[in-house]
Amino acid sequence: MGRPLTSSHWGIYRVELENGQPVKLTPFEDDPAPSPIRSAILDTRTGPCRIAQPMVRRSYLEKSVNADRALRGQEAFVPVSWETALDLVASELGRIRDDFGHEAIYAGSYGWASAGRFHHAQSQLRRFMNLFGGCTTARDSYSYAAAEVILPHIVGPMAKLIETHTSWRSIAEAGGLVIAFGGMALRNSQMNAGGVGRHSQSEGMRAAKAAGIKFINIGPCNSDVEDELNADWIAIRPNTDVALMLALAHTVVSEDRHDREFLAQYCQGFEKFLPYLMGETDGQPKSAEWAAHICGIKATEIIQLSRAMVENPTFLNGSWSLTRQENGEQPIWMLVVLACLLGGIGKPGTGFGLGLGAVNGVGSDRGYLPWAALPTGKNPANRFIPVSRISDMLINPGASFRYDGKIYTYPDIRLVYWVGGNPFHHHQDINRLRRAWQNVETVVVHEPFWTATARHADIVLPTTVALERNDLAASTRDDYLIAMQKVAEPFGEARNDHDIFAEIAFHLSRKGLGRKSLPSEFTGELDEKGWLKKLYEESRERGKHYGHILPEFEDFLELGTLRLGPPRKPRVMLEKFRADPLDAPLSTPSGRIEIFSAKIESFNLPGHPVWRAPTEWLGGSLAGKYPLHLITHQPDRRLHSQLDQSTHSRAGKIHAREPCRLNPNDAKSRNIQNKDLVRLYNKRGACISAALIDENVRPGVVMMATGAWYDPDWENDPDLCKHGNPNVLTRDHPTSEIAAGPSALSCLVEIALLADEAPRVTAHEPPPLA
Ligand SMILES: Nc1nc2c(c(=O)[nH]1)N[C@H]1C(S)=C(S)[C@@H](COP(=O)(O)OP(=O)(O)OC[C@H]3O[C@@H](n4cnc5c(=O)[nH]c(N)nc54)[C@H](O)[C@@H]3O)O[C@H]1N2
Ligand SMILES: Nc1nc2c(c(=O)[nH]1)N[C@H]1C(S)=C(S)[C@@H](COP(=O)(O)OP(=O)(O)OC[C@H]3O[C@@H](n4cnc5c(=O)[nH]c(N)nc54)[C@H](O)[C@@H]3O)O[C@H]1N2
Ligand SMILES: [Mo]
Repeated sequence: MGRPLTSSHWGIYRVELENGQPVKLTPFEDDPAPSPIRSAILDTRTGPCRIAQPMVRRSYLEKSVNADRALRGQEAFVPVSWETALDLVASELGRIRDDFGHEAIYAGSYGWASAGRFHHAQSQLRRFMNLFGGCTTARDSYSYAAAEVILPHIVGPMAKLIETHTSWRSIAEAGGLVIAFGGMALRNSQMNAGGVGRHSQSEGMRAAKAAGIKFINIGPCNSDVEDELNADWIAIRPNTDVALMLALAHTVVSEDRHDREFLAQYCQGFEKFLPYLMGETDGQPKSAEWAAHICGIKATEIIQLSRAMVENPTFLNGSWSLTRQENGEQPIWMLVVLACLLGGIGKPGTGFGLGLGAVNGVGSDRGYLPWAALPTGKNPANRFIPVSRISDMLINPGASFRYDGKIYTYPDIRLVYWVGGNPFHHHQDINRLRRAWQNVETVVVHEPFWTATARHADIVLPTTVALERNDLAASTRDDYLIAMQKVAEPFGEARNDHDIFAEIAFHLSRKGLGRKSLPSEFTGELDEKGWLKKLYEESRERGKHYGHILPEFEDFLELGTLRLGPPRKPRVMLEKFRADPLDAPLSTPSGRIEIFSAKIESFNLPGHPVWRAPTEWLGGSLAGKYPLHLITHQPDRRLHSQLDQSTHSRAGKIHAREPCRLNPNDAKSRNIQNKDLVRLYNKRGACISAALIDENVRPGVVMMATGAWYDPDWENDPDLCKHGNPNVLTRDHPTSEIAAGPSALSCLVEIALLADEAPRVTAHEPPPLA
């Protein structure tokens, strides 16, 4: 057995110990491209941002639910004993349930939490809430809700498509041209939900390049594709990809180069889409000239691209970012339709892709792996919202909303319970969220760190970090299974989420607010090791069906790591359907790819993909006032907001602010020099940032990473974030009534040199303790 192992969403590491203390993490020996975010893990394990003790907001401790809710986020906290805190949480859960019902508890609790199958925070919360009697939960993701909801109507469930995603090996062997809508930024491939044994994305891309594959990056930023790939850049206006795809389709059809056989055999409804494409239904042919004005691309360039697409085996990759915009369902639908016209779906190296580069696993040959997860049971309350509708729900209890063809109502939420996520970083229009949050009587948060969400809670329960617990790490798209080892004692009085919920179950049952058996039902009468063994044994059993023979549990612990053998052949999405559409039909109503969907039409919406201009974009009227399109992309130096307090993340700041990047022309016309402090603003709010002048950014676009810890200027202007969290600017609007997903990337802003003296950044200072 080697040195102990730990795992994170960005990599596996060996831990070096000195006098029983972890002193250094070294990259996993099999990883050819380890992520430098490694250093943040040890750097932040101790320090002022760690929460050492249970905490209660000062006025909440005094006045309970009568405390001034507007003080959340700025008030001092009082350290209390675990006994006091757990008793308080149990009493509140019981009271809210008795007075308002289980649906009044919102525990959608979105977030990435940490790697590790057992100590996965959301799973622990779900298991607890379901046994307690249920709660309102959330559906779909912030990552690609629009795709998750539209794809089952068109081709099949997104998760299933990603399980069999066409791999780089297949593209290298049989492809020719990769067209990347939204690029394939390598910074994002540092991650895999659950862990990464080998960072292989770059290898895959370079092997394809070496095999002669050509790359085209269609997006607002030229550096979204690795330099080595030598990609051509088509600097499209943000949010106009559907218009470009329609024009490409129009040109292919006009030149009679579409694959009629594929359309007839594998697709449904091309004839219903064609009149729209050719302009027979609305008088507007979706020609290259038409799209040129919308997309800011030359018509000749569009025509050339369409010819390159039919003359080469072409792979069309859609970045997940395409979904996070108003009408974000449409680019995904149109991507599939364009691939149908080319006829390559289900063949090696061609067809469409959903997120090569978005995380490490997409594009590998490793298919789905059967690792067991903590059993969570069913939610008896059976109430949900589409995940990003949280502010709407809190502001409009009882109001109706549309989702996937049905009408639902928002429950009346009285208590919010969050573990393993940071809505005060991740949600759009944070200023709106901050106000909506005041409609809730009690907020409970489990966190290792003083994030903005922890600071906006009434009761904060401090949790351990991965280095402080034993676990089993495995990602469904990675070759490795890792025995994560506890290498440090919990910081202060921090506890594991599992132990906290077990204690709350105990308090509930002791107070007569829950069944006698609730604690033992929750723990399953197993300790940490018992659970790890159970999850391992279940994985071992499932693995057999996939041909993986795993050793005994104790032997696995001794080994510390297992690597599954290499997959046999390159993966090709929808290969079986292609081989025999009758024998292996899709799960869509027609069993075929739905270019026209009667189901979507039954929602009173167009039954085929359409171009709809978003409310905020460079071609719209609001661009007169706010002339820059803000793209809030994933951060290079961290996972979302995680460990933003680390030296590694802070090294990316300029004057302690999260930088933004803009084109030299846009900087010049505003008299902005490189590294100047600037103010980004629109009608929803403002944040301070430092400008980086970058010719790789399309004119009219500003790029800013998400995840800087939200730091409102309470004294002067609470709608201003001093540190540079861009979600004070983004729009909190559903993609459409299909998925009601987040549309963060449809947002206009203006930038100006900062006129006043910059307020001090306080994001990484803990709140005052009373
Ligand atoms: N404007 C804009 N906003 C976006 C996006 C965008 O593109 N633009 N992207 C969106 C996307 S795709 C996503 S996925 C979301 C991500 O949003 P989140 O997943 O909410 O972001 P994280 O920063 O990963 O939050 C995880 C939190 O869990 C805590 N944590 C870690 N381990 C544990 C644990 O063991 N127990 C407990 N209790 N807590 C733990 C961490 O400290 C951290 O605060 O952001 C979304 N927001
Ligand atoms: N290092 C790091 N990696 C991560 C994460 C992280 O926090 N840190 N988060 C992970 C998560 S949860 C997710 S969901 C994935 C997200 O993966 P993606 O959604 O692919 O990532 P983003 O960085 O948001 O966006 C990628 C690029 O899309 C382009 N883009 C934006 N809008 C448009 C548009 O309208 N049209 C076109 N053509 N292009 C556009 C931008 O140039 C942007 O750089 O990343 C994952 N990987
Ligand atoms: Mo995501």
